[in-house]
Amino acid sequence: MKKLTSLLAATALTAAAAAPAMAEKWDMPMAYSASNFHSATGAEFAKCVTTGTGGEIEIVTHPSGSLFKGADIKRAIQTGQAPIGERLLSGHQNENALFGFDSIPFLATSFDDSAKLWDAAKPSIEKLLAEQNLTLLYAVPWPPQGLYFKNEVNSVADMEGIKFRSYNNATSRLAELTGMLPVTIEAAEISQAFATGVADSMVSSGSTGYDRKVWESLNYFYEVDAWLPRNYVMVNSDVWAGVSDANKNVIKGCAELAEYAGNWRAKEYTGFTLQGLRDGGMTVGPASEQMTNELKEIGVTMTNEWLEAAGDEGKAIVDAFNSQ
Ligand code: PCA
Repeated sequence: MKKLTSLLAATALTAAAAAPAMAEKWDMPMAYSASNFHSATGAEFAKCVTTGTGGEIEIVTHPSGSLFKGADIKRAIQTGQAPIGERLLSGHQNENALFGFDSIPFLATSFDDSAKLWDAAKPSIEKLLAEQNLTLLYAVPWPPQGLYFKNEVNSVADMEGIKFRSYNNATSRLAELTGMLPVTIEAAEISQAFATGVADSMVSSGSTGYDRKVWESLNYFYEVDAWLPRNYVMVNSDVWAGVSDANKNVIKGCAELAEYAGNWRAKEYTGFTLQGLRDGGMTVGPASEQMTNELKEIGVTMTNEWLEAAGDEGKAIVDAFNSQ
């Protein structure tokens, strides 16, 4: 009997080794429009994995929140409803303040500083995600965040009572501190929100304004360069554990390439999209000195609030960033 069992086991092993690996299809939900550079980067990443694994893992991207809306993507992956996906990292700030490290006004305002801040924060973020059954694959920043308005604004006083579209806790808090009225809306839905007057302002990149053609409703973009938030691609850790070493190497290589290409695109896209806003008829330029100074003061308040909420680990991130 023992002999038979080991013979059977040996046969099963041989069969497993000889059988061609089962092809898997991974649906990849993404929140932003197909034309956005993050989605283009994700589509290339998907192609790279599909080709590199010889079709053993085929990744199919679903942009525009068509499979899961932005706010639902992380949960869908944690619970195995989707194996892989992309989300705005700071969208999880309501779960843990650490996730908001990249949305602290005026801490890291250039691509170079944003990369340094990411280096400082990455180990903490990877650990947090791992505790939630998620494995980080790559992350790419958005271009610098500026302020969009329907009417001209030259000071924080001018913002009083304006309806403001927010995309995470930090942007809602910015609205509160400037006397505006925050309403959280996914990027995929902002064109309609502006057209119907649900909101008349937001903080975002030139890229999102361009993608959503906001010049149809808004007239001013102030280049405040407040911060550069990040999107990241995560995979369910159980799914990841089941991937062969060879395919893991392919996926990691494709992720590295995607991160590089995404960073490059973000930089290229900054000037291109600001020109696109101008061509659409918007006034694009720096904020007045008064408005800039007032926003910087609010930035100090928000930095202190974040440091308090994020505790020692948050302080360690900011210290590591400042000492670079
Ligand atoms: N665009 C995204 C997040 C940051 C950005 O530039 C948005 O507005 O939702």
